[in-house]
Amino acid sequence: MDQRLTGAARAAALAELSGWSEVEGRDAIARTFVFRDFNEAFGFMTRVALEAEKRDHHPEWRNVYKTVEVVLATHDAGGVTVRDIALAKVMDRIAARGT
Ligand code: H2B
Repeated sequence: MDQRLTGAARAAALAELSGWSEVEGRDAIARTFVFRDFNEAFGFMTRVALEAEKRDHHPEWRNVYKTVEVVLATHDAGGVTVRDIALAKVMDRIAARGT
């Protein structure tokens, strides 16, 4: 199992992301994506879902119309791991490019 990111490795990993923040009171990271409409938001979720299933690593998320609130943590590890950083990057790419 992957280890929770701590210390310098964690700081370096989080520095590779933009738009993500640490969740208060919990070892997790979060980002809110806002799209043009529901169709784009749900398209994003569909693409991410396929990628998440492939990676066997799944987001916690909530959709309201064109907004998707995402929290990433590795439940098995009880915190943020490299798998969350990798999925965050995938989500950023899909949100930006649509693929
Ligand atoms: N997703 C996330 N975010 N954390 C996990 O620990 C996790 C997961 N574990 N997806 C996977 C599924 C595990 O439960 C299955 C059995 O492989």
